[in-house]
Amino acid sequence: MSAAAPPDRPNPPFVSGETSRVATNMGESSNEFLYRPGELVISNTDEARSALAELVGGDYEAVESELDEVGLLLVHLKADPVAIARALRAAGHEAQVNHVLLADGYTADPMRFAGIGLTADPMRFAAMLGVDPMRFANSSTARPAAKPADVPKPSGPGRATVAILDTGLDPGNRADLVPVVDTEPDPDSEQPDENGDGYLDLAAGHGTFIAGIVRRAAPTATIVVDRVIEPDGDGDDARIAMALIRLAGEANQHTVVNLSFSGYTDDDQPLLSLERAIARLQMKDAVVVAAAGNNADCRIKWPAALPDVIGVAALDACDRAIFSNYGAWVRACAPGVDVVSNFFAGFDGAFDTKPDIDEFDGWAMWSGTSFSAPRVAGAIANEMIVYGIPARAAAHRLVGHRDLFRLPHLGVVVNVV
Ligand SMILES: [Ca+2]
Ligand SMILES: [Ca+2]
Repeated sequence: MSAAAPPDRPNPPFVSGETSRVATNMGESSNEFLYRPGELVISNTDEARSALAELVGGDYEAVESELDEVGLLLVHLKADPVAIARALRAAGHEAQVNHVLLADGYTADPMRFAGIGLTADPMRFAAMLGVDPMRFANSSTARPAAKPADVPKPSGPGRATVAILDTGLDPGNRADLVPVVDTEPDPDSEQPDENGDGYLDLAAGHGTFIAGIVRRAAPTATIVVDRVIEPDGDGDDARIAMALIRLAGEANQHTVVNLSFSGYTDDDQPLLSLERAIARLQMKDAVVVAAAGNNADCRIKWPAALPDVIGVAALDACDRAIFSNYGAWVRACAPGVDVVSNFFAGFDGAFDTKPDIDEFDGWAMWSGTSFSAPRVAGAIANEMIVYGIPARAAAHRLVGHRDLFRLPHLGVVVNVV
């Protein structure tokens, strides 16, 4: 069997270098993490600022932001932020690099972790087509799917708002997923190919897909979207925290927040900015749900492992999905393999295979803990609506209660549509 060769892909997006917005300390293999070059988050105190000034000779620039509300400061500097953060911590100050967090959908491909055949998998298509699998390694792993059956709309006395901080929302799906009248151009919208290379961007459609999962799990919940993740799937601790601090201003006991991205940190410390921003949301009685990540590993991952955040692993048909992270820090698990949900309509990317793996008509199939987390967020929201209870009480019923069934290292099984 043969197929026309797709055009060459550009360089992988996550390369370390002077112009990249993502750097990695791959040299320390057991302590690998990603971060924004030239950025640092420190405690916004006189002591920490003077310690920084002493270390870098005053060669830094403070960025005014919402982080001030939680006692932190984002700074730009020329010096190596990893070394400076470690030096500040050694001197007793709170400081971290601005850790990069990745949206999990595009790494959801089980074939990147094992050689057995699962679906939703570009490598499988490559094998079928007799083409080099590496051609597919840097493409989105979302694949076209047929429209799933409609779900019934339960009613009840309660209300719930699910906030989805992700890649944004496809304008073509807005009327169905977030049915509000917007008069302003929407800054939180996403497009399939924002870098214009003809291919679906790595994480394009991630937020739309998640909104569809929440909509099906909680058909009468209010959904709000905030774009904090780039089309290639990267976001960072400081800027996502800024968005959460803004959200905390409006959050209350009816708010559930879905965070389908994750990252490792230097020395596995809790994320500095996100921990404080999420604590602020929790003080308003909101519930925060986060994806555990797709590394097939038990290394502690953030923000899923932050205090009182519901970290969610992915289930296959009967056990942990092969790609899913796991561990004592994971509190719940939900289906995350070959999930079908909303996607771009009328997009046909540059792959020209048969079947055409990037010709979408409103629906996609995708895998990842990114898509398990919104099942849990949506289930909590639906429980709030049906029983008229606040978010914390619903989370306790579904995930917290000690009598619930738990799988080792995966937590409570949440498997309600
Ligand atoms: Ca693209
Ligand atoms: Ca195509």
